[in-house]
Amino acid sequence: MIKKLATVAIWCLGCVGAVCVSLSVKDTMRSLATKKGLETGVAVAVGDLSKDTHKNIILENSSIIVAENCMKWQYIHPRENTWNWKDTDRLVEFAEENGISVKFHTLFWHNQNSPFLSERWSRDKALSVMDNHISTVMERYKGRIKEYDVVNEAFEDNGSLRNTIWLKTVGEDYIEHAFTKAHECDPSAKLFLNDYSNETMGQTKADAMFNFVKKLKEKGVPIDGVGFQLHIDTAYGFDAEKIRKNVKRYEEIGVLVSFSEVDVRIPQRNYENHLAKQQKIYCELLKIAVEEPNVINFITWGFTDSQSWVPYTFPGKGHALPYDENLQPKPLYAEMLKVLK
Ligand code: 9MR
Repeated sequence: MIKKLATVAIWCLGCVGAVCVSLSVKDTMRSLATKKGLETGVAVAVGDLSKDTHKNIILENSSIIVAENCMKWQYIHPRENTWNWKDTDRLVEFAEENGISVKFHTLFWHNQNSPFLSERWSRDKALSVMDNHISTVMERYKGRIKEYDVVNEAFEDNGSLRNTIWLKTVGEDYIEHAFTKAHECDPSAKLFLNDYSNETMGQTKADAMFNFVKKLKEKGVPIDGVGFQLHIDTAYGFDAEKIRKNVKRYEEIGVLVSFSEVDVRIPQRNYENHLAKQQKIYCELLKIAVEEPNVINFITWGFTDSQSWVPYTFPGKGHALPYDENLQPKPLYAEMLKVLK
C-alpha cells in the first residue's frame, strides 16, 4: 500500500513537473523578443491591471509598458501645486513586481494639458514650470522609470516646429532645455523625442525631424532616441525599406529608435479583405525592429480592439491591434511570433 501511495505521489510530482516544463517553455512575445534583445510591450490603461485577462496579456507581451494616459499633465499635474501619483505609482509598482521596464509618456505635449498652463507666461515663468514638472516627476521615479518621451509631437507635417504653449512662451530652445534638465534629474534615463508620420525617409516631416535631432546631437544635447509612433493606415503608402533607411541614418548618428505606439488600422467594412495587408505591415515592422540594432522597443498602442483610440478618431476605421474585441489574438499575432523565432 505504502509503495502504491509512493508511486502515485511520484506520478503526481511528475505531472506537476511536466506542466511546469511546458509552461516554462511557452513562447511569448516577451520571451522571444527578449532573446533577440528587443523590448516589446503595450500601452496600458491603469484599469487593465485589475482585470485578470488583460493583466495576463500585458504580462505575456511586455518587457516594457507605457501609460496610455495617466502620466499626461491633465492627470498627473492638474493644478500648479497638485500632483496625482496614484495611477502612475500603481503602474510602476506593477511593472516592478513583474520585472517590466516603464516608459514615461509624456513630459511635454500640446494635448491633454492642464488648465493652469498659460500662453501669456514670460519665458522665465514657463521655464520654471517646465523645470518643476521635470524634476518633480523624475526625482520621484529616479532609477525606476527607464525611458521617457520627453517631448511628444513637436513637429507639424510641413517640418516646422508645432506652435505649442512651450514654443510660444519659451521659444525654439524649449526642446533642448527639456532634454538637458531631464538628463540632469536622472542621468540613467533614456530620453526620447516622439512623433507620428516621422518614420519614412524622404518625407518632409521625417527629414526635418532627423535634421533637427542631428543638430541637437552636434550641440551635445543629451537626447538618446526618437520615437516612431507608427499609427499606420493601410490605405496609405507603406514603404518598409524607407523606414529601415531612416532607422539606419539614426544609427549612424548614434540615436536609438523606439517603435513606440504601433497600430495598423483598416476599414471596418469588409475588413477581412484588408487583413493580409495589415499582417504584412505588422510583420515587416517587427522584422526591422529585430534586425536593426538601434531599434530598442516595439510597443503597440494598447492590445485589444475593444479599447483602441482608432474608431473614435477615424470613424469607419478600426481592427488596428493584435487582439480582437474578445481579447483573442488574431492570426497576425502568430505570424509575429514566427518573425521573432
Ligand atoms: O490613446 C490615447 C487616448 O485615450 C486619448 O484620448 C488621446 C488624447 O489625445 O491620446 C491617445 O494617445 C495618443 C498618444 O498620447 C500620443 N500619440 C497619439 C495617441 C493616439 O491619439
